[in-house]
Amino acid sequence: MKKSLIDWPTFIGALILLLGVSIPLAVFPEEGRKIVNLANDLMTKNLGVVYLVFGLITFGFLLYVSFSKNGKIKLGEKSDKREFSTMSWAAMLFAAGIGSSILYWGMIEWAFYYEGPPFGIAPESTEAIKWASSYGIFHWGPIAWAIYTLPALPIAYFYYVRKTPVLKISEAVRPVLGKAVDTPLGNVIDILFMFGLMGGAGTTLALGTPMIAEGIHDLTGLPPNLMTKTVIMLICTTIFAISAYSGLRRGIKVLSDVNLWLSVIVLAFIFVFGPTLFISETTFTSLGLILNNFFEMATWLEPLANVAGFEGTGFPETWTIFYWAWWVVYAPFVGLFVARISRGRTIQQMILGTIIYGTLGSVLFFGVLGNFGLYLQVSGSFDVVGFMNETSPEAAIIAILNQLPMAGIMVAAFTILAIIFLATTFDSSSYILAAVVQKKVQKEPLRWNRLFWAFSLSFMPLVLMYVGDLKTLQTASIVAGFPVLFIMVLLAWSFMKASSEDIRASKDYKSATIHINIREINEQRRKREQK
Ligand code: NM2
Repeated sequence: MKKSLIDWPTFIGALILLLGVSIPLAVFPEEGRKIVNLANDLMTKNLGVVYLVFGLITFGFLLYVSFSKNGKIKLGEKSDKREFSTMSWAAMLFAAGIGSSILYWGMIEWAFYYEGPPFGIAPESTEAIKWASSYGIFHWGPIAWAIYTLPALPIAYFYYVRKTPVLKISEAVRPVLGKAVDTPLGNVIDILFMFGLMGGAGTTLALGTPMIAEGIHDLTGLPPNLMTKTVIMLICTTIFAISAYSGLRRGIKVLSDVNLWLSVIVLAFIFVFGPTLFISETTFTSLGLILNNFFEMATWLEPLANVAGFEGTGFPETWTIFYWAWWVVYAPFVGLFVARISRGRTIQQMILGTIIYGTLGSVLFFGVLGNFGLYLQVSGSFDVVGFMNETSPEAAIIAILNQLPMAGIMVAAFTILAIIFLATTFDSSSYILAAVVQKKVQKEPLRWNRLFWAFSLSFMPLVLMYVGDLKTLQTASIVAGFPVLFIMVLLAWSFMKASSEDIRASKDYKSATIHINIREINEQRRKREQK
């Protein structure tokens, strides 16, 4: 009886694609790496402009929607209260959309920019320092969060306003694709999204695991080798599998709250016991720099780099384009998740809440973590960049933490936080992957299904780690994400089409908050069709 709930073609299709990519990569790692890197080069070089245009348009589109009529629509019935307090909502949203990578890049991204600055600026110069402390915030800022929010619009709309009990990407593009969604095209859309997400999650694990291993090494002396990393992956998987199994309210919400409070403690500690004034001033100055150069940063490509005789920095491909692609593969998942937790809010509140709280969170992490490291570097008290070049970025991250008072406790707190951050992204990913392979989601996706996708999420990174190729996976995820761009466009279109149609049919379209009564509208439509 329960089995009929599963959408088997999507379920099996996603599994086949997953195995179809990971097994050849595991069996022929050398060739696999070459092909993936080639594809990555082709994509970022030739399609970089597509990603940057997409990012900027998405940002503008969301601002437009939030202040348009469509933004006034309430997600749910007139009487529906907000399902979660704003605090829990923002914490869940941040914890779901952001994983341990914010600890990784928040700590060390500046060092890469310091050594390889944008705009042809001299490395390690004062000018480079300015950008080093700012570019990370930009890459985790409003455009990135807008990319995350876009898919939430149609999904939340269909779930709470049109009352379709399906948490699926394919369902959210029905207004545009119509009956084609019921053909294999619908399955392909869901499978591509699932594959992109599994790839994006692989990137997260590829960065997170060595960092956690380095933290554990520092605390216990255990070598950060393959064995330790395997155990770490298994422990993390168990944690997020339990959380996904316990469900949204008990598992995911509890872990997100812990995540929030532990983050606050770690950030507050570094802020207070680190260079408080430097952190505040540099973060504030960075905000001005970003605001002032927002469009330049959002559009910067290196057209001359493709012309003979001019040398490029490779910065746009390595960073901005890579980042937008990485946010894109996660976006439908975050959209599904944000949609699920946003009952009782208006579209405008959902959009502005995600962009503002999301960006604020990023500013805090990058401002505090990054500027602490930068301070050590520029004050001459610890040569982070030199240390990083001799060892690894993750070793440098732990070494930075070791400059704090009560370093042992801080490394422990940071490592635990990394594990929880990872878990809170992966439990919600498993939850959503499970939802997408079901025909219907009444309250929550089936438990065994959630558990199954929790383990599948770690399976591929685990196998590939043994082949020594998490890096390939990281690149593969970005390549796999390209089709997701098209899905994103369909999602935006679909939202506008459906919500505008319903507003036109609604009596209530003039109030400050629009309550769409879908039963009434459907009734009217039926009557009109009968006539
Ligand atoms: N994004 C936000 O690893 C993570 O933090 C998950 C990464 C897309 C750059 C998300």
